[in-house]
Amino acid sequence: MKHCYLLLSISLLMANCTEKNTTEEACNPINKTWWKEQAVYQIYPRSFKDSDGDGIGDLQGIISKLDYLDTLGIDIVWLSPHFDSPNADNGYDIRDYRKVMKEFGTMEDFGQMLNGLHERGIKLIIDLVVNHTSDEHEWFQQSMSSKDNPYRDYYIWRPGKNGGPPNNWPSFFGGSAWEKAGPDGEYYLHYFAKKQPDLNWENPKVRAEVYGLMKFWLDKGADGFRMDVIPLISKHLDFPDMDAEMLKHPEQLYASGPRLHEFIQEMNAEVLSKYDVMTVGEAFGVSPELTQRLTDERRNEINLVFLFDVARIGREGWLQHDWALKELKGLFTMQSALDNFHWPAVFLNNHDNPRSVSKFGNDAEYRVPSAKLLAMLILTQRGTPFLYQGEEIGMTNYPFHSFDEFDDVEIRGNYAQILASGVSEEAYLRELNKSSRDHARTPMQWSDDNQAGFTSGDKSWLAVNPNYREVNAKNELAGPNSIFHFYRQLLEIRKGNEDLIYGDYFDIAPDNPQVFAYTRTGTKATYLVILNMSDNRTTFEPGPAYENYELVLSNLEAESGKPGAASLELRPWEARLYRGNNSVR
Ligand code: TEU
Repeated sequence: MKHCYLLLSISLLMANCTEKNTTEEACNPINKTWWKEQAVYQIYPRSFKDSDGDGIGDLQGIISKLDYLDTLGIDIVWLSPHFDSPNADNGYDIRDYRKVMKEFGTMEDFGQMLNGLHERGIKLIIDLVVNHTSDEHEWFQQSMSSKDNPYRDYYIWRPGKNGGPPNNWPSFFGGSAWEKAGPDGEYYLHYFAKKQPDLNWENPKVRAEVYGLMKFWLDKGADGFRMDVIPLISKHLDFPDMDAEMLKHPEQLYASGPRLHEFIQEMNAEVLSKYDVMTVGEAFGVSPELTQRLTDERRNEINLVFLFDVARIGREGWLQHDWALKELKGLFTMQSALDNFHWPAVFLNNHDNPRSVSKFGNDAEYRVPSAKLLAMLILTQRGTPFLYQGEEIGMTNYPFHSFDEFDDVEIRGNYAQILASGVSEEAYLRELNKSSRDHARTPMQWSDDNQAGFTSGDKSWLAVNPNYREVNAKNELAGPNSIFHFYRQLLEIRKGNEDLIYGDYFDIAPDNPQVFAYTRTGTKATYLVILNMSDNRTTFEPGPAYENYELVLSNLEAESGKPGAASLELRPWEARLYRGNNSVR
């Protein structure tokens, strides 16, 4: 009972239905669906596998690795953008939504990839990037050509003010969010790079175009969408200047447009409700209240959102500060304390963040055990897990020595501004070695061959991490005790295991600065997860209630000691999963 009161104080939105808590939110039985039960694997196609030697990953490359994905045991692939694009932001700048990027292949290749996935029982969700297009999109070319063009209102144009842009809004990728273009001397809005003009969602024609392209891909057989920066689509049309405080977090204003829910509900009614699909929105900048509205099952908007809190813990812009395990635990507790009308998405890294083993583990001495520990963490949380390519083989951050080695538009766009603000190049480089998006974008390391087996060419679009001779999928597949096989085992344990999927989450030691320990209590069993998230040995006593628990999986060879989980000696980065039939709550 003590546990229950504690949890109640965390949030009113509790999953438990207790005597003290009989609201609809607490007592409604969970609606069980496939996208809550399955595990997702993100592919960043540019960096996954190249089939034609040009140094850029492609769809045939993915096709050649479908058996690898099947062996791993993931259920859904999320493919980062595969559409025609001039690649100012690696495909997050789309020139034609109905064409495949030529470097990646053809529509036939897409069909072959989709069939290959479906034949293996794997679903495919694709990236929906509709806050902005490329400036090379036909709509924008038309829009820019004159004020009277029928496409003018597809984008957001405003006259300048006092010889400058319409207001002081910044772009995430450096400089003003406004750019002057075309013969009429007006400015267009771009929250990201200049080559990514924002669409005008106020225009019903734009919305109809978006719904049309969504249907186009769903009718081809896609199983859903990851929605890029979806909370940014509705704009504050009075375009107020930001004060100094707001300028520190422009995304908060950008993500609070008045018509967001209306637009998404319309999209749901027009498109999503007509298919059995899953949707996950990138909840960039949104408040907790807004997040809950977006994913409330009663509101018919989107299924899941990615909250940035975990992957970005300790981050302030490009600065990476230290963080405490207690903070991380708090974030997982918050996410799993949602009521049964909400379901969390859990992830530790993606293509916009550094490698999880480098950020949350120890990518040197304890790379292998800490990568396995993180596998256990992400696959035993309450929520749909999203893995990122390379995570399953323990890929690490890239050791950047100079700015020439970066490709990212975010760094190139912000570089001058950051240096002009008085930050030294060394300091900026030091932080980027912790925080850069390019860490996640180096080619997938398939083998110890040239270019890590990513390409048969002699150059990859972004340099391969020099540790590829040791860290590669070939080694991982061959070693029965590898990180890959640990992921595979955990995915297998999780599959169809309702207690581990839907079971209540409870952090049994929230104040322990070194050990992350929690239970998942379902109808048949309670699982106990114990993670020593440090380079030091320690002892941990979950208590007599766990005496009869049996070890299901551990990331280190068994050491002699007491059976059961009542009292434990833990080695650095040791991770254990126990199962007990008795409920301890
Ligand atoms: O990301 C949005 C996003 O949150 C980050 O790019 C963010 O702006 C940046 O890292 C802040 O430091 C999505 C995509 O995931 C990303 O790859 C794209 O660059 C971006 O949108 C624009 O489409």
